[in-house]
Amino acid sequence: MNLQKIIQTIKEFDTIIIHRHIRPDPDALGSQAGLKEMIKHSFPEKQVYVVGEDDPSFTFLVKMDQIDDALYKDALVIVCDTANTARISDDRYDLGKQIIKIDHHPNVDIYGDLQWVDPTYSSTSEMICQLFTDAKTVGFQLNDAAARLLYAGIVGDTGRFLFPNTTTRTFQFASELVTYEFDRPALYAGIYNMADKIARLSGYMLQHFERSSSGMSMVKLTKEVLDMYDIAPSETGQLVGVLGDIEGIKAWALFIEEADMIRVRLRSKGPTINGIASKYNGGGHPLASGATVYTWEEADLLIADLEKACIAF
Ligand SMILES: [Mn+2]
Repeated sequence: MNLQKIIQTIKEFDTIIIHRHIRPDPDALGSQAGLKEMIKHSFPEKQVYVVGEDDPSFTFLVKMDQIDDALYKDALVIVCDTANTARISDDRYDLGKQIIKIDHHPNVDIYGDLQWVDPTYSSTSEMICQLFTDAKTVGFQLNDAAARLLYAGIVGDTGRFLFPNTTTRTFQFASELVTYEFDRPALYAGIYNMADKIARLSGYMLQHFERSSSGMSMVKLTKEVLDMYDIAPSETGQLVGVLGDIEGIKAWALFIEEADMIRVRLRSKGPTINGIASKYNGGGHPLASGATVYTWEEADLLIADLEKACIAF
């Protein structure tokens, strides 16, 4: 494992630019900005930046820095929570002197000069907590801002400590993080409160989902449905878990029709689904993945594969 080497490298550089994946979730942002806050707090003389597109639903958590290309010249680039280079937000990531990859997705695309990739962690934010623990003796310190961001990331990727990726280690780090001062109810509200129209669309999903006797379930949000609720495809991120509490469902797919493709969000309570995701232009974790199909016929092929996985499980 490269963790000690990574800690040393962070100490050596004066300029550090931290990236994460496109269409960020709380873990991408929490690990990215939590690491920034921790480094800034521990080593105030260092210049540390976070880059990538701002997502309006998460600007309450953190806002990105706007930086000049020239800053990359002598910089260390750290990429958090991003399995492959195609998904890195802000393609200037390769302008730096060195690249470090820190991620908990299966290591398919091995990029960077140093990698620390470990799918046994619930989240990349949990990995940053581990990094902090291992780096305490060489001057790393946490503060309230960093703790809030890392906690948000862990909460996001574990579904509020619900998913099986939640371990004793996750709870240990979470209990350490809540010793810092931040507003937990406000954080939960920011992540989970939904607009009326999103709540109503979740009602549509509960009325119209289909399921098979194998435990496979799916629901299609066509353009017509999205228009009916006045919802853009990008606003559906909160809805993937809606089918998760229905008795007997083992794995489910949420199809969201966009202008030129159909986005697929896949979740499972047992059957491995990232193989199916990679067959359909995607990837991810064994129990949480994403894919893309281009026609409803192709969507039906994916549904058939998901059905097979549920039968085999
Ligand atoms: Mn993650």
